[in-house]
Amino acid sequence: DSNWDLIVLGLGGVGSAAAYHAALAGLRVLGIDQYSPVHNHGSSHGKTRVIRQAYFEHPAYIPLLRRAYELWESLEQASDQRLFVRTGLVEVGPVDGVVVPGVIRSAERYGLDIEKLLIDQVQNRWPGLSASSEMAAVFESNAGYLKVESCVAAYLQCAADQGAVCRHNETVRTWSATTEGVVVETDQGRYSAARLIIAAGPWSGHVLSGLGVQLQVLRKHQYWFSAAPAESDQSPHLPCFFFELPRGYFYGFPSIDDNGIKVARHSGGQSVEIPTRGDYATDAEDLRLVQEFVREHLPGATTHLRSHAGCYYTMTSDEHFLIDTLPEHLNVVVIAGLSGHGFKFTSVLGEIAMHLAVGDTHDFNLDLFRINRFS
Ligand code: PYC
Repeated sequence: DSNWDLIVLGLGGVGSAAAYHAALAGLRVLGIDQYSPVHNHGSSHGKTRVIRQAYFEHPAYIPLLRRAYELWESLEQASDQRLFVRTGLVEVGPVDGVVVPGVIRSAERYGLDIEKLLIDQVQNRWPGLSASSEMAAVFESNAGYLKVESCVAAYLQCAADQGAVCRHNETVRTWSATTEGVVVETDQGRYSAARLIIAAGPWSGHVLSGLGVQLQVLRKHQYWFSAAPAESDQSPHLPCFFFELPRGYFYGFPSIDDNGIKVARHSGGQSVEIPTRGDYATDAEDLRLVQEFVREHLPGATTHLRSHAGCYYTMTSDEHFLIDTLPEHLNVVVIAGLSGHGFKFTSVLGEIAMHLAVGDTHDFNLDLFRINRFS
């Protein structure tokens, strides 16, 4: 197979979006993934992902988020389904912490709509949330959650509708690039193309080994807990929530089905070399910390565990994304190291990956995300 314009390695959040945007732009696209479509072995599963715009991590993300919002809406239209549920998001933390001042700073800089709330106001409005009165809070109504598996499935379907060919259950063995093009060898064949997008999630470090990109893979946990019987009517009305506490960052989602409220720890995680397929093990200390969080901050929930899923964060050293072409190979684009806060961006990252791959101009300042910051 030698006549592809573009090969996309990895068909999770970023890769599925990249395959779609490239096919929509008229490229002949081959996507390759080692697992079945919309699998639960990487970083794009677990029903829900937070989406928000008043980004405490850095204001440089906000132009990307504005475009991401537009593209999620386009995908909802193209796939005729709701993917983004605007529950709003409450963020709680110290007045002089990282999250609340960061949200306020970004909102002021970009004129985003947020409400500053006292903890009493939070508790009156959402009796299912509780925090110490010394904490501060902000509410972003234009935030909520994405249905993570449905987003990936929708991009894969729309990519196929645009003519992209996606090969699943096929493992990449090697890839190489010259100025003439790229060659990818898998356990089933050899493919060549003019350009390559590497969107390999937690496998990226492995795919990029030898190129000086340092990525650390963390195994994380997502939990679902039953609502307290008296509160079960309320739990659907909870917003998404994110807490900055002395014990770290915790976050969660309202109940969206019979499994109850989803809660997880954004901090911590166990460092692993590479994801292990079918690693369903729980971590007693992580669960203990999350249950303690539930007891202290979610009066409408019990600590009765209904369900659990592992997943992976792929961390850069500064927790900002890696979005760049490889300096050695200008026809190879890498999007990696989303550091546990990337899924909401995958729509725009797919579009940017396509622009970078073909050498088009785009509207974003990507200085924060360059590969040379690691050298
Ligand atoms: O990106 O908003 C986010 C997030 C919350 C918890 C983990 N990631």
